[in-house]
Amino acid sequence: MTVAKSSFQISADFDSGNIDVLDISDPLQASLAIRPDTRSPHFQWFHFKASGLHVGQEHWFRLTNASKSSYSRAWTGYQAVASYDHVNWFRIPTIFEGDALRFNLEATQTHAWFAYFEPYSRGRHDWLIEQALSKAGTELLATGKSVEGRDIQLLRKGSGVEGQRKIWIIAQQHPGEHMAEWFMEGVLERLQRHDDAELNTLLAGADLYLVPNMNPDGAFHGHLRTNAMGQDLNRAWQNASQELSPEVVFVQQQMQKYGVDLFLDVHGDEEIPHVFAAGCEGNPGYTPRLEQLEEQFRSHLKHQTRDFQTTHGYPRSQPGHANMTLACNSVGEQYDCLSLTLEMPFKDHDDNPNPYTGWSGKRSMQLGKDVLSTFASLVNNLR
Ligand code: GEM
Ligand code: ZN
Repeated sequence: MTVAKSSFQISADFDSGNIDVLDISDPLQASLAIRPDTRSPHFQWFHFKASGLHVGQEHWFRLTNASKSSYSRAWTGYQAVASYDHVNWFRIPTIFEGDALRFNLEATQTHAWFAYFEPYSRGRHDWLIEQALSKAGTELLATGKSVEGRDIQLLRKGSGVEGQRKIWIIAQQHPGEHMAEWFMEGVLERLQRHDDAELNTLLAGADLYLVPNMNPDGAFHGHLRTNAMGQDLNRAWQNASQELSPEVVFVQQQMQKYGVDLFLDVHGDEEIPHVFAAGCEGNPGYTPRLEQLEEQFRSHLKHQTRDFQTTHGYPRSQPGHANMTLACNSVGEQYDCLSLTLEMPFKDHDDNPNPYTGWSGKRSMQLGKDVLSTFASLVNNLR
């Protein structure tokens, strides 16, 4: 009797794919490992496809090196995401055993994708740029180049006339933080509206400078933290170079050219199951004015949506002890402006949990739309 050779396969050779296959001799117990970033020891992001699933059976996947990942404490309370169509993603049962991370799927179809978070593809990015130019009334103000030559688009909504405040939003300096470009899609979707009073108030006083993806190389290669030269872009804002961090050089040049009155750097956080904003309280130039603007931002957004809170977040920096290599601190100091790092969770926003999806692309999009309302409430107080 011939036994059909298992058609079970694992693949990750696609946009933002990341997995190494160790042993799949038993299709129901796949042994895998996450691959580190290029030229960097960082790893945590994973994204792969399993084909030849046995419908009706429970498939287990074991990430054997999880305890050595960049944020290994973050696996506690985390659930992996899965999808049968790479569009609709849902959380699956996940266990961190102190060394490996294990998750399982009782297959209802013969193939499925698995990831650390709902991926945002380069193809969707290209579509988003087209949508931004054709429907959201933005212009392509400038295009930078990543280490490997991918476009870094700077979009502007607004004419750039004298007197307009300049509000900047950059996203995904850390390439594994895919929620950041979902957020930008929400911002750009709302910019397509015409009967939006808050948006009209915002745009009457400010132009928006938008960089939907700061790190296309890292995103494409399935990195967690670094660009193609192994650089953490959010530690490069004091010594960016064309060779190692051209992505930051480009944005800094554009900021110098146009100015900055409000800066938002959009990220994802591995450990904290909440949405929050970190400020510049450790900057040498931090003032009561900036502190009050941060408070206004947080207070408005907390009342705008249940998907934001102010109780949990990073420990505050001591006065004068900020890490000035971070975008938020560097830009806030240089332009004496409101400057924040916005954090969305890889887990869920426990103040308003959704057990089926956890935090998701859709919720990231909605947060992007809500932040524009908060910007509208601040636009006339920025200076
Ligand atoms: C974070 S920003 C770190 C801010 N830390 C404190 N204590 N304010 C980073 O770059 O490490 C942003 C992120 O990666 O999500
Ligand atoms: Zn980050």
